[in-house]
Amino acid sequence: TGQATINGTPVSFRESDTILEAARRSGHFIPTLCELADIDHTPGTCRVCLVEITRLGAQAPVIVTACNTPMEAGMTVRTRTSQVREMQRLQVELILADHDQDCATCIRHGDCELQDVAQFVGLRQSRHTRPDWTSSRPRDETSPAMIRDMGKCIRCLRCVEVCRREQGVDALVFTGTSLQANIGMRNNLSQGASDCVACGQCILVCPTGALAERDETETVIDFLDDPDVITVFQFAPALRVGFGEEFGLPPGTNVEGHIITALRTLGADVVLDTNFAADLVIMEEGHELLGRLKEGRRPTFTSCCPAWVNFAEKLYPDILPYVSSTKSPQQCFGALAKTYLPEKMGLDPSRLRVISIMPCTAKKDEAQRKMFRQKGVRDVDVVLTTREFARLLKREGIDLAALEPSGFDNPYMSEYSGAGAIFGTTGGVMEAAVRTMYSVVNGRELEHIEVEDLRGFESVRTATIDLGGDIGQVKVAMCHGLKGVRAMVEDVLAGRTDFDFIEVMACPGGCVDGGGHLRSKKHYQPNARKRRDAIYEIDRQTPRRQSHANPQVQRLYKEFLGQPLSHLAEELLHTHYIR
Ligand code: HC1
Ligand code: SF4
Repeated sequence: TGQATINGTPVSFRESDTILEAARRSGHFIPTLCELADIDHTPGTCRVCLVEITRLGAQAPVIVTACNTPMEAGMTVRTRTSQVREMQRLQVELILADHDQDCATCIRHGDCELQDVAQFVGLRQSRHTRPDWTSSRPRDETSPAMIRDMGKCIRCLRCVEVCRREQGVDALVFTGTSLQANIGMRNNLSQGASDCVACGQCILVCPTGALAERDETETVIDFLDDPDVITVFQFAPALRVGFGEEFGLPPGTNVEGHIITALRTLGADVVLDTNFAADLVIMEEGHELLGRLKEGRRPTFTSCCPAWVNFAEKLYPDILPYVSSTKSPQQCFGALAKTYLPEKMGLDPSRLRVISIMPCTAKKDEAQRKMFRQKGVRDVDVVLTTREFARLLKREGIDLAALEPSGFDNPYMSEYSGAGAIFGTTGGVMEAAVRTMYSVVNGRELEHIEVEDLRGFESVRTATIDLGGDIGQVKVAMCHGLKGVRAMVEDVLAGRTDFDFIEVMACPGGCVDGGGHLRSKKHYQPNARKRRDAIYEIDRQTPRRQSHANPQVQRLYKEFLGQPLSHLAEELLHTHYIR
């Protein structure tokens, strides 16, 4: 530790502190743009965090960037001299000169860190705009899930860092110099052709509108407006614990009832729950897994995360035979919504449109896959991310927080168990599967239903679970964040592991921190724990906590599917990933 002064106030600092860190800790604000402390990212490229320092014994002050200049004993730091303010303004003006300033139409309108910084530094006019510069950086619209609009990119490198360090995909690279500087996909590929798996984690850290989901709210409004269309909505397990934040509610507030009311207010015809389909997936995947264990085939990887499936297909196709054939809850839901639901409700299936709301960008990509169509018609017609759903409500003048919560009223595809609810967090699918597999093997319920060994935030967790009966002990692993997943896949392919069942979620934390969920300015996944705790609380509050105890799932098997892995179940709820 050492002593210095910031704006005339004595401060003590730690040996490793930069000026920015010491200033933050002592309550002195310095505007920043590229820096992101949560991922330890200080590339110093935006040069907005300028401060004036005078080192001990120095004759004259100098101007430096606070994010990457270390504190020194006896240093005098001043953050708001007229020269500092003038230089910060000039710096932001230069960034804006090289930025597409069509802010009113920008997807990030109102949630843009560049706009904030322009305000922080007191910029009142922008003297230079060079559309010819920004138009030399084109939009890449080749991904089915995302758009990269490079005219809005400020080269903060946060996306490169997240894709490389958090996800280990390393699809993004810095290219060119000076006016040609840009962020591109590796090997000069388009995003669609690149190694990008559409996880959307880079969108969560992008400070501007350069990275975003492919916006499909207009399609949903068309469906809602069309009197011939019957809209069927489903929403993801994690949506309800992360969505209230956008409307000023504390992180982790369960807004399930608000979402139901909001959808009805929008004019939705049928409001259902992906959690129901999560229970169904446990029935199918659990039985599939038990069959594979009896045959001695191991390991089996879960398949509900579409960015993981993309990752396997693009980077490790040899692992595909180990991926479960059970479709994801989103797709199982879609397949039943176009068959079982119309049969039960007496609806014309050709008039149905299934709309999902997911905290995920890759779900858009998943829903477009050819294997998830029946006679060429998509099982899920459109997927909105959490962010698009927020925009949709705002476009319709709906304040979620002011709504009276309501409940589901559909007797076919809305009820769920606690096991279905916990899908939304890392370890949840495994815990749900264990609850049901134990019951199938032993004919009685697991004594301690909350399997603590499976919970946690480490990127790879392992456990041994005794399933009893003719199965006995199974070795399981849970991986989240593709960096850990990559290591796991390489270990499996090299024969270095003996796991039976491996849960994979591409996004660190699982769906509660999905790449389509709400983002936070200046932070990466700040509400992960609160959202996750809320998911486990839903499990505790739900009267039935095992997927097989869900009465609507029981009814589905009795009246439609027969039993798990029946011919019809195979046809509607299973698929094959081909190398
Ligand atoms: Fe997920 Fe899933 S849990 S993938 O994380 O298996 O998006 O929430 O909907 O399909 O159920 C996401 C969440 C979601 C599916 C389920
Ligand atoms: Fe990388 Fe995921 Fe962004 Fe694709 S979506 S560039 S894989 S972080």
